[in-house]
Amino acid sequence: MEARSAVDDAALGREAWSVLDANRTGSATVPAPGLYPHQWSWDSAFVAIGLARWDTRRAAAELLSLLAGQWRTGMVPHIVFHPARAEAYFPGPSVWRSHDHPAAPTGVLTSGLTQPPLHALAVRQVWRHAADRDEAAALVRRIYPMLAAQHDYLAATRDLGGAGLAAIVHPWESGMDDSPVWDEPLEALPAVRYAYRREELPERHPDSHHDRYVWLALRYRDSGYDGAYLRLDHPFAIEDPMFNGIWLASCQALAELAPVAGSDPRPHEEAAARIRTALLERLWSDGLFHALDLRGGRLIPVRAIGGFGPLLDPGLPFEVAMALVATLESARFMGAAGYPVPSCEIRAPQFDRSRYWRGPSWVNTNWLLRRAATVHGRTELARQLTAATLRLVRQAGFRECFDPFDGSGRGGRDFSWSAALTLDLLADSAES
Ligand code: 9WN
Repeated sequence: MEARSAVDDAALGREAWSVLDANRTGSATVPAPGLYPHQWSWDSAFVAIGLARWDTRRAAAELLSLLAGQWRTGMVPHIVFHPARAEAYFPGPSVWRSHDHPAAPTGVLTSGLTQPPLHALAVRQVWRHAADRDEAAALVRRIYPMLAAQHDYLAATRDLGGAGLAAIVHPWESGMDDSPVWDEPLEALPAVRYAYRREELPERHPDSHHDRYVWLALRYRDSGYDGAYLRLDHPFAIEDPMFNGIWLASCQALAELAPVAGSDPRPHEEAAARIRTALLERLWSDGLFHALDLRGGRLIPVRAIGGFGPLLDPGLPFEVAMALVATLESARFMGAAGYPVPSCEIRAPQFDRSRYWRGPSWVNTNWLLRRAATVHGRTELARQLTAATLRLVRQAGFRECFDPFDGSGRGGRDFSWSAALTLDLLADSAES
């Protein structure tokens, strides 16, 4: 374990701010210097959540900068590129070619995929915490139509299974790229070798795996990012419980924001109810939600952190919520980890304590589960998650992820969401 002398809350908060300041480029925050030099979608939502209690304007600027990349279809891209560093990350704008697409914004280069739609939840955090109510209401009025368009896009174009859930069409869309959940559907894809350079990290999957990601992205791009192609031909289509659990929670957030923007909350409440029903009917099995592979026609058996996503929903039936908490606290996840929450079931053959999303604990998923525990009245669990997450960053710094057994840091350093969410957790632990 990398020893770092214990830092007190005030010093930890100051360190978090300096990471966020250093990673700020104009109005956006990059996830980590060097490794991820552009703006990522759910990263920015987490950054805005962390900023919400402290700096309304900066949180708003973060989200608006991302939404400047929104396509006319409503799709919010998973990366908005920083023009000066265009090819500093692979795949860059020359791979995605958003500028060739009629629905893409002009003057902003983006990827062609999306990421978990956490943004309405982030805006609600800003709305709830903002001291200046007029300023916050003006922000909600400005941003609400963009969020509504994002949700409409998911309902209209991504309901590939026809049951009310959104399908992801690439592992990058899950935000949990290397998760073993995608192994089987990826292995069914052709192994084409591409020439590219990306930073090699022991935490990352090998290039042989990455080639399939590239192949999949190029197929979708070459279809013209076409919705009909996704429905009929695209070989990767998965209903992921974390993506949909976040979408459901964001529908509930939109329902709260709608009246502020002079809109009707009911369509968002109805959407949330539809997603809940479909999650329960399609993805719930044996104490956890599972990803449904639409092409393979079956639930993916791997138990992973994404399976807890629907716990964000306060309306989840009581017995389902309690069964999920039991799985979370069992030796499959928290029960056998010194530092929660491992991103994959510890007993699974695919579990790997050091590779991205195959075992390490992450600050963002801990934050989401802490929130889920809170909405279900499990305050002791929430407190435990807050304390363990703060212990991780205190000991190892704002790393990208952490070894679930000894708490040592993995992946990038000075990682923005680890810093931003620490600010929120510190405030929370001070209140309790
Ligand atoms: C691909 C930026 C992103 C996060 C994802 C994380 C990782 C990218 C990568 O980094 O994904 O989008 O290069 O592996 O898995 O959650 O948004 O921090």
